[in-house]
Amino acid sequence: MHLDHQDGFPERHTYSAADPVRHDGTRRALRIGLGGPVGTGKTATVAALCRALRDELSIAVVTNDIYTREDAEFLRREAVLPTERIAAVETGACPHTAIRDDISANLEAVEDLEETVGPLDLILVESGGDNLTATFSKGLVDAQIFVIDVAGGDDIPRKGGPGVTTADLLVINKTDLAPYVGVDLEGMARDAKAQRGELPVAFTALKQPGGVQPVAEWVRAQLANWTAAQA
Ligand SMILES: Nc1nc2c(ncn2[C@@H]2O[C@H](COP(=O)(O)OP(=O)(O)O)[C@@H](O)[C@H]2O)c(=O)[nH]1
Ligand SMILES: [Mg+2]
Repeated sequence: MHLDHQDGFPERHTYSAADPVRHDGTRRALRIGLGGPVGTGKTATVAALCRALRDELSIAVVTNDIYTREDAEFLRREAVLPTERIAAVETGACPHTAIRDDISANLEAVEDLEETVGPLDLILVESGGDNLTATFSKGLVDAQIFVIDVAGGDDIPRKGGPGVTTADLLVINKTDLAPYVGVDLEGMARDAKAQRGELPVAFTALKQPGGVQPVAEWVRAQLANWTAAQA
């Protein structure tokens, strides 16, 4: 049992798929969630996506940290976007609660960004680092990326869990470390395919120039579908 569930399970709210239009009837931004265990490279992916896409898209970011605002501060320091486009939610408990069960703080952050710096094309919502079970509510995001890394061991894709098996994109990051940790990337790719079927998998080395390209391409494709669907 999770320690933070000692007082019973958190209150559950039901959220249906988020409305694709704003109050004024215009198309709202596509919302993409990034989840995955601590330290796999979620913030690094957000930073690299902002750098790769900020000249072509209007972007904002929401970060979720348990007790701090460190990820947002990191992104501001790195100047991946103007400060006012980066919002932080302090979740205070299990990070997955804030992205799945009671998404109100995140929804508010997303809507505030749309109002203050919008119109936006894309909002990236980074979950606080969690375990393999964390998934986003459909009421908060339109699509989700699950980030794991090779340093966590090559058995992670085989072990499955909802993040690995159902995320719209699985990112397997830090391929540069594979030789040092004795990880077989082809085996990881086979295991991921067995768990995910036709759902896509991107191998990345974010420290390398252009390392985020496969993820950026996927985001562009999501946005093209999103725009076409709302046209
Ligand atoms: N070697 C290597 N390190 C990486 C890569 N991507 C991220 N890191 C490092 O891994 C650590 C955790 O990354 P971070 O993005 O903060 O992980 P998060 O907890 O999932 O947000 C940081 O020190 C990053 O610089 C990568 O592709 N290769
Ligand atoms: Mg992070």
